[in-house]
Amino acid sequence: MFDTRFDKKKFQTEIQENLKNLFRKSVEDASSQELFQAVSFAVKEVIMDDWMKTKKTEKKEESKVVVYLSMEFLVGRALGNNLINMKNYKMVEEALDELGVDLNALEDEERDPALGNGGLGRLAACFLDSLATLGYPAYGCGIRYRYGMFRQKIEEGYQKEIPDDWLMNGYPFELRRPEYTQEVRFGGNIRVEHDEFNNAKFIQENYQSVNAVLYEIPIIGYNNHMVNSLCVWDAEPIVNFRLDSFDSGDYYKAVEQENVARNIVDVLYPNDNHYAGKELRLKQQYFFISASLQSALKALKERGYAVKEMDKKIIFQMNDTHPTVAVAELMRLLVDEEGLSWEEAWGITSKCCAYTNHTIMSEALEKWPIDLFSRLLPRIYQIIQEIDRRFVEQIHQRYPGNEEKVRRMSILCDGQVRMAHLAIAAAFSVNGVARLHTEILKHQELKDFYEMMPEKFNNKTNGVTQRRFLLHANPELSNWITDKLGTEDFATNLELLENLKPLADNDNALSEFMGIKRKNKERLAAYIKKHNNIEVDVDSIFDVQVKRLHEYKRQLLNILHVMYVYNQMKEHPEKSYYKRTYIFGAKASAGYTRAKEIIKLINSVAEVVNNDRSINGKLKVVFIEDYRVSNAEIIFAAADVSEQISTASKEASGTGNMKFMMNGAVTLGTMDGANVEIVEEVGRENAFIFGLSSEEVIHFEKNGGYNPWDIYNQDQDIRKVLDQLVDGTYGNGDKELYRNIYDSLLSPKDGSMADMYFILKDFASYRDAQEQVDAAYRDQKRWAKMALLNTASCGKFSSDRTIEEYVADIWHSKKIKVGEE
Ligand code: 26Y
Repeated sequence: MFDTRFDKKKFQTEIQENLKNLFRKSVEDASSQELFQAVSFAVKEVIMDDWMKTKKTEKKEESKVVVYLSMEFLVGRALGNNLINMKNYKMVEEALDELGVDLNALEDEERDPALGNGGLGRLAACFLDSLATLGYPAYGCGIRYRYGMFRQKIEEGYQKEIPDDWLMNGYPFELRRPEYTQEVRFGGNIRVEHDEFNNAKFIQENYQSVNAVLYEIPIIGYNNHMVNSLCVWDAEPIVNFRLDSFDSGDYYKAVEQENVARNIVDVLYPNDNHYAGKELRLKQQYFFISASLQSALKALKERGYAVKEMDKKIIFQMNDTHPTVAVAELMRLLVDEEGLSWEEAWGITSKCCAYTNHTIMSEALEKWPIDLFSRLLPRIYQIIQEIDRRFVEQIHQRYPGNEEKVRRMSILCDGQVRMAHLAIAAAFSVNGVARLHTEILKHQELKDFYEMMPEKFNNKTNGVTQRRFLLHANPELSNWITDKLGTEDFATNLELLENLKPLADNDNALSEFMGIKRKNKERLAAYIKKHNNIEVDVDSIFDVQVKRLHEYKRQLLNILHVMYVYNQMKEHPEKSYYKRTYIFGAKASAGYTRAKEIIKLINSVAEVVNNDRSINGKLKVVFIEDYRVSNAEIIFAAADVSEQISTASKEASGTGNMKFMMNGAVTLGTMDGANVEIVEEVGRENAFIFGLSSEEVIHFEKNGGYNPWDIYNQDQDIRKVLDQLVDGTYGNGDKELYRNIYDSLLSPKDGSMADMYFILKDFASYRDAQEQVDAAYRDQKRWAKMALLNTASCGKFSSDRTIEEYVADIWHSKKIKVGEE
C-alpha cells in the first residue's frame, strides 16, 4: 500500500530539479552523495506540508506538549526511516530504479547523525518515533553538536578516535530557524536591587552571553501524517564580527565572544555512564536548557496562556540528570523574569518536571563542584541554595534531629551540587527503566528518597521502535510476518506478533524463518568481508555482543570464554564444537584505559584464533569497527545469540537485548535489567540464563567481595586462561600488555575490590550456559522454535507501549489527528 502523497513522476522531476539547482548536474553525472542530497530534499519537500499541518493542529487542539529534554539523541540515518514511516519506501525505490539509481546505495551515503553515546541517546530517538506515531505532540530538545560521537578506527588492534564531521556535506533534513534565537548568559555576578515595595530584584552583570540558534529536524509518525520536531541548538556569537571595529577594544571582545560561542557545541562528550566533571559540559547543559525553556515559555504565552497555566500545557521529561539544571532555570524564569512568588513558581516547576534515572553506577552520577558551578551560573546557584534550604527543612520536619539523613539527602553537600538529588527533590515523578532497576533504586540507591516520598517513584520499562529495528532493519522478516499475519498492523501494534506463536509447531514456517535468518547472516558476512576482510561461515552460530564497552557489561567475560574454548579445541581435538563466530562491536570512551585494553585484547585473540589453521575455521572472532546505528541494524537482523551478560544489578535496562529478540536472536544473559522481563515474556526455556542474581551481587559488594584466588586455584581451565593474559600468548609475546586486566581480576594494585564485576565468579556458570547454546543449536528445529518464539514474544518491548505508560502515569497528554484537509 502506497501513500497518496507521492506522485512518482512528480517525485522524479523534483529529484532532477534538485540536482540541477544544487549541483548543476543531471542524474547521469551526479555522484551518489549528490543524488542522496537531491532525493532527501525531495522527500523533505513532501514532509513539509504535514509538518505545517501538525503544528497547526497542535495549536488548534490546545494540546499539552511533551518536551523531552536530553543531551543526546542518537537518531541514526533519516532517509530510509522517513520513507518507511511515510509508507513510501517501495514507491521511492521504484521511482529511483527507473532512474537507474539504487536506493540502498543512497542510504549508505547518509552520515549517521550520532548525537548520542549509546542506550540513553538511542532511547530518546525511539521515544520520539513512538510519540509521533501515536499522535502525541512532542518536542525533543537537545544540542546540535558540531562533532557527534567519534568514529572508531581499529589500528593494530587499538581503538583510534576520528572526529565525526557529520555536517561536512550539510544535513538535508534540518531547518534553520533563526527567528527563534535565544540569548543565554554565563558567569558574571549578581547584584540585588530593591523596588519601592522592597521586593528584591536579581540582576546578572558582567556576564558573557551567546546566542542559541534553533535547528529543527522532522520526526515522522508512521502512516499518520504527524510530524513532530527534534529541536537542536547551535551556538553563535552575539557580537557581530565587524571589520570597522578592528582597532577598537570591540574587536577583541568580538573574537572572544566568538570563541565562547563556538566551543560550547563543538563536541559530544563520549563518556557513557561515566562522569568527568568538565566545565564545558555544564556549559552545554545550561546552554540548551536555558534556550529550550525560554522558548517554551514564549510559545506558551504566544498561544495565549497565562504562565500559571504552564503545568496544564507543558511537561518536561528530564533524560537522566544531564538536563536537571532545568529545575533551577525554570524557577529563575518564573521568579526573576515573570515575577511569580517562590511558592507559585515551585508549584509550577514541580508539576512540570519529571525525571528518569538510567543508571545505578555511582561513577555516572553528576556532582558539580560548587565553586565551578557558582562561578559559571551564579544566579542558578543561588536558586539551588534556596531549593536546598527548603528541602533540608522538609527532611528535618520528617526526621527531626537526624543529621545523617540530611547529609545523605541534601542537594548541596561536601562542596558539591548533587544533580540527582535536585532532580528528585523537584520532580513529581522519578522513574527507573526496567522493573528490577526501579526496585533497586527504591530499596538500595535511592532508599532514603523512596521512604520520604514513595508517591514519586514509578517504573517505565524501556522499549524500542519496531519501525526502525524490524521494518527497516529486517525487511525480509517484516514481509514474512506480514504474510503470515495477513496484516502490516504490527508496525503499530507489536503485540500482534503473538499470533506467530502457533507457527513454532509448523516445520515449514520454522524453515522459512531460519531461511530469512540465513539471508541476513549472508548480508552481515558480506559486510564483515568488506570491512574486516574476514571470511565468516554463515552456517556457524553468530554469537553477538554489541554495545558500549564498559567493564560492567563484561565484554571481558565473553573474550576470556573465547580463549577458554580455543584452548579446549587445541587440547581436545576429538571433542566436537559447533562452529561459532563471535562478533563484537563497541566503542570505548576516549579516556577509559581499561576499556581500551579490552578492545585490544579482543583484537589480539581474533588475530591468533582466526589465523590458526589447526582449528579448521571452527572458531572466528570479529571486531566490527565503528559500531553505530546504521550497522547495528544489519547486525541485529543476523544474530543467533544475543549476549546480555552484565553483572546483575548493573545494567539499568538494556535496549539492544530487545532489538535482538525482535529479530529472532536468543538471549544468553544474566538476570539483569530488562533481561528479567524478556525471560518472563519468552519463557526461561527459550533463553540461556546464568550467573549471580542481583541480590547475590549486592550481598557480596556489601561484604567486600569474594576471593578470586580460590577460583584460580581450583579451576585449571580458568587458571590457564588467566595465565595466558600474562605469558605473551596474545600480546605478540608482550607479557605486560594485559597485566592490568590480570591484576584487576586477581589483585588490583589500586586497592579496589578484586574482580569487581564478578567475571571469574560467573565464569563457570557462563561456560555451562554456552555449552547449552552449543547443544541447542545442534538441534536445528529446536533452535528455530526458540528463535521464532523470541520474535513472537517481543510485543511488550515496543517503545509504543512504553510511551503509552508515560502518558497514562506521568504526562497525561492527548493524541491529535493531523487531518488530510
Ligand atoms: C554523566 C555523564 C557523563 C553520562 C553520560 C551518558 C552518564 C550516563 C550516560 C549514559 C547512560 C546510558 O546510556 N544509560 C543506559 O540507558 C539505557 C536507556 O535507559 C539503558 O537501557 C541502559 O541500561 C543504561 O546503561
